[in-house]
Amino acid sequence: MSAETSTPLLDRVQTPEELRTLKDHELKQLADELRHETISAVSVTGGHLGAGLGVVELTVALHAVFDTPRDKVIWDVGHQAYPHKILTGRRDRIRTLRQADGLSGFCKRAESEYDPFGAGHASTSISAGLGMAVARDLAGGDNNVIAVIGDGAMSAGMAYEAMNNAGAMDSRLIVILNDNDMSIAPPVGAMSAYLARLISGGTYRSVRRWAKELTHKILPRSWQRRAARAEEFTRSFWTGGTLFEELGFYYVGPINGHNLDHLLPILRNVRRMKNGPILVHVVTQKGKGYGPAEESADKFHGVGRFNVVTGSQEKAAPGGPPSYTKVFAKALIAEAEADDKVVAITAAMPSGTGLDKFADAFPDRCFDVGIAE
Ligand SMILES: Cc1ncc(C[n+]2csc(CCOP(=O)(O)OP(=O)(O)O)c2C)c(N)n1
Repeated sequence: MSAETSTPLLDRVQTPEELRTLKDHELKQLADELRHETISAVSVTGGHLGAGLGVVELTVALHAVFDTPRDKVIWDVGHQAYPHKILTGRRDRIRTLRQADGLSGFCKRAESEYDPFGAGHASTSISAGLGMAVARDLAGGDNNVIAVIGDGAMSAGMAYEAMNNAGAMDSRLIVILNDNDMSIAPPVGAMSAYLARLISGGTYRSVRRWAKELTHKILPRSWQRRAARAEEFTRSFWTGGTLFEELGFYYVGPINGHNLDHLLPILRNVRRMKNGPILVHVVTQKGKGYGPAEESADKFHGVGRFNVVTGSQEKAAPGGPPSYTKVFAKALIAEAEADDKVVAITAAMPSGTGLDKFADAFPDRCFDVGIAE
């Protein structure tokens, strides 16, 4: 990849309103330019890279289809929101990410009206979205609320507490499950295996088929009931009834999250649905479109400054002090050698915490619990 690329469409688009004037084929070019701009910005600031690259098309599609900021898009954690920041009036400050007085590395309400919720901790987006959906209904509003949550973040209890309530309340809430089969490290736990089964189990349906089903959902209620009986039969025939459906969600997917020809029509139909919670299962690749990040998703989850052409990250100056992570790992390993009751637990961050080294030394005493610490 070259370091310099021209971005004629992105230069024209300062806000989502302007983005919404573009034709669908232009959105593809916009996504390419947005990807380049994200890589270029993070190469000089450091920060989260892989997750943002994986949602470039999804970010474009969400702003193209939904009426942001009136419609609320909530990014779980917020580490994947750099492309969203670039498209929502913050491109001129994107190279101040994570610097003093610069842009936050996560979503932040004080920073933009396009950030309805700020987090940093994972698995909060569905709860936040449900709260906003309930508030909307009490106020008689009609805006959409969309929570975008990763498969890693789906491993935490809070996500299920929220789905449990959303399903029971039949609340109009859209959840996009961004499934890249990665947390920071490869995902752990039964949920991850379940999602893989949903994808591999021959459940991919054509976009046309989904569009037809979703059209049924926006029929008047009385027509819906008739259509639903026929649809239930086909749905469980194809999917066997997903966990999400059991929780009261209408499940759509899996969908290729890098293909705007798939994302746009499906999201347009989802936008028109006026009842019940819906979960759109989108399949993406972490680091998409940047070779080094595709090859080492773990290493490119969070990066220091790096050379765009080679992908090599800046190393600490030789002879400097060791990192806290190294000191911590070494000290903990020494404790564990002296005391066999010492075990280690990590929240899906084995390398970031140095516990990968601990796991090498004590494989049976190190637990990656996913984002369920
Ligand atoms: C409660 C909590 N535990 C751990 C983390 C550290 N963390 C930040 S992002 C991330 C991985 C999230 O994975 P996923 O939801 O699949 O999103 P992806 O990065 O793959 O897009 C983790 C573990 C966190 N932010 N919050």
